[in-house]
Amino acid sequence: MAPARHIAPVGTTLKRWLPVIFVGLMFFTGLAWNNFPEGGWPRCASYGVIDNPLDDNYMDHVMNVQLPRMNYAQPKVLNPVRTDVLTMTPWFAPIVWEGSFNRDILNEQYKKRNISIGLTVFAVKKYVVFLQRFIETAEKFFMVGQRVNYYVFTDLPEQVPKMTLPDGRQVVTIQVPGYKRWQEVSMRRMEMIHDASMRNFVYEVDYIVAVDVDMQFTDEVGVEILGDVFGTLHPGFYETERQHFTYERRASSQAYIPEDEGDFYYAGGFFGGTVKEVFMLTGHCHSAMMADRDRGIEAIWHDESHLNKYLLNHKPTKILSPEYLWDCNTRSPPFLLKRRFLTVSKNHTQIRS
Ligand code: UD2
Repeated sequence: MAPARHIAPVGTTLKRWLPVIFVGLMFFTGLAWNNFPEGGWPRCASYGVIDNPLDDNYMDHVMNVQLPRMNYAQPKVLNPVRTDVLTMTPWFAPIVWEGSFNRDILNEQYKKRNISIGLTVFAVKKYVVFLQRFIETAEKFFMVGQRVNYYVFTDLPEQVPKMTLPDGRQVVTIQVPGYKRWQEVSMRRMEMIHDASMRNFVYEVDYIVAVDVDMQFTDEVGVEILGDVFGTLHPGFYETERQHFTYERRASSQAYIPEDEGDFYYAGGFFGGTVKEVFMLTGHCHSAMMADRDRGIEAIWHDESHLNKYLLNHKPTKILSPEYLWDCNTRSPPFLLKRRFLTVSKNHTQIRS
């Protein structure tokens, strides 16, 4: 027979648990009090006892990014500003065209963020001749009012033009080898930008914009281009069907893209993003080029083929329209309201020899 269970009278149990109940009550009323400022309503964020997941100075941040009162045309939901061109990709990355953004709003936003931008440009061997015009026109049109470091990669540092630039803008010369083949010079840019991102850029700038040197700025290129990672629509392929893009079509290359894939054809001469994203992009492209080299293959359009493969698999967060890279020998179609960055005519054989 099971022994009879001793059931203590209610009064005895209560007496035994009284100290525990008391301490518990003290604890919870303390907690509650902390959550009720001046005995009022509970706050969303709790203070003191429970860790505040938000930054205590969040109100300062709110004030810091608050825009001043501004006067501008109201955006109209049923009246898109551009109906002649695609302004958004299927993955919700904006495509930047004249009219699709308000530079004043963007400038105000970025002014609060106090950013700095690194513009990388390679001027190796004979390509140093393009530097003067490149920097002069950039001073007129590129990120006016922002802090800019021109990172000039060259094998001829003594031939980098000496220019007096305003406060916050400077030329930083980085000495690099002068590879023999022009294709090698072009491709090695990925490796060198990758290395410099780790060594210098990450400590010095927020964004990297990587461009060709045989170019000139002919209209404003400002903060509207900035984003985590961006590419630029090549001026020769904006109307082309994907199977006719000049992607690398040999399956043995790391840059291979089959004919039924591809969003856009991006130009090798204008890409960028945050230092971190550019570090990853350039590192990935360089490794892919080295893997190709080990298998004795070089992609049809060199670094540009690898950039296209990368941006297919890692969708850019912003895309620049061909306004940002136009060929000086091509007539402007009606949808091209601006030509901001233009190729400079060059004699390919002469300059690459
Ligand atoms: C296209 C791309 C370029 C690259 C190349 C790959 C554009 C506007 N250009 O340019 O970015 O992807 O195809 O084939 O989309 N360079 C030197 N010294 C040299 C050779 C090259 O400094 O001896 C540098 C220079 O910055 C030049 C860049 O490499 O702008 C690319 O070379 P390119 O302009 O001769 O190549 P291109 O016009 O075929």
